[in-house]
Amino acid sequence: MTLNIGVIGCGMIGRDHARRIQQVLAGAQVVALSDVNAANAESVRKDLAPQARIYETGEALIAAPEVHAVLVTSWGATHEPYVLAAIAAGKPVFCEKPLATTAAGARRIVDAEVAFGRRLVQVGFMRRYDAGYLALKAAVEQHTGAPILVHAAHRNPAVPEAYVTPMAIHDTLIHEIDVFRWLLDDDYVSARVLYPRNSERSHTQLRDPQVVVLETAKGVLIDVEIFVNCHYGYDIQCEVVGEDGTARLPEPMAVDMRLGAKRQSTILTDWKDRFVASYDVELQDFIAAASKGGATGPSSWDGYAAAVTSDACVQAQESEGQSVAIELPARPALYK
Ligand code: NAI
Ligand code: ISE
Repeated sequence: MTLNIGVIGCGMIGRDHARRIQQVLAGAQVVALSDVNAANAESVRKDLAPQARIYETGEALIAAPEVHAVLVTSWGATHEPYVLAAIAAGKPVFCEKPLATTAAGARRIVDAEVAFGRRLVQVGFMRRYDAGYLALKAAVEQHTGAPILVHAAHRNPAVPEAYVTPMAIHDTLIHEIDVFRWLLDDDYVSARVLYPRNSERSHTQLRDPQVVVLETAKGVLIDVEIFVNCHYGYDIQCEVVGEDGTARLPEPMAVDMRLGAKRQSTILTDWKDRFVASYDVELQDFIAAASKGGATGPSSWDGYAAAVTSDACVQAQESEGQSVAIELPARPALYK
């Protein structure tokens, strides 16, 4: 059976996911597209999915009988109503991060899915599918002994002018928030944010870089540097310090060159290249589960836990250096 997918939001990542469904992955095709900017949907249809029908609204796309499953790749603030509509229609839905821009919105999705009685939602936390993070998790579980500390960095070369301080949390840190819960099999209990002087490449509405310190229920302390104007490249670093040793996230493969009395290798500059393989694996996983009418991988509960943590981190940003408590209610049986 070929899974018929409808894509809502045909910008950068919507286009890229449509490309992988049409050209890279097996078992699915894009049959429907929708975007508030109709030109974006038309451009994806023309370049990648000539068979797709364009719908004026995301709601109409979700209701369309030929659509078996939905991809939500519109702006973050618009995810919640589309995911809720897909659940109401009983259709599997892959939602890019964030699941919702507030914890209350993510909770409404959890409650709707629990009421439906079966998992339908996969959240686009693709790092869980990255070969490097999977190898790091295996090393932590088998070799380093119980984790005590994590040192991490999330560096982007530059961001658009519209990117402001809280986005460092809900647009950028949200990947670390999810991947460290998964890596350590743990939950967060508190967050603090510290700022050095502002980078000269930043502006008055963006404190950059910043350091987020998260503490987990098992007592692990995690420091994450977020530096979105680092200039030199897109660089994701992570080192876990355990009782018996340390384990570090592998660098992306790069040729080691010796030229002009220097050793050098290329550093990537675009997040699309850094995680290209994991986007492929996460969507193939979605296609496999959605073809059976369900969902797998990062769940609504994971999206909710990330939203609760992001809300606390934004509060911590505003209370410069003070610790903010993070509390999750009991996990519903659907996600155990
Ligand atoms: P974008 O701005 O390039 O594309 C978003 C598209 O959604 C635009 O074409 C816009 O017109 C459309 N849109 C906005 N509101 C809509 C609505 N209500 N209904 C239908 N279409 C609507 O943004 P980008 O970078 O593609 O990001 C989209 C989402 O994907 C965001 O939530 C972002 O956080 C996430 N993302 C995830 C990444 C990852 O690494 N997993 C990487 C980049 C983005
Ligand atoms: C972007 O939206 C992403 O999701 C990228 O993975 C992340 O590295 C970047 O900081 C975000 O702006």
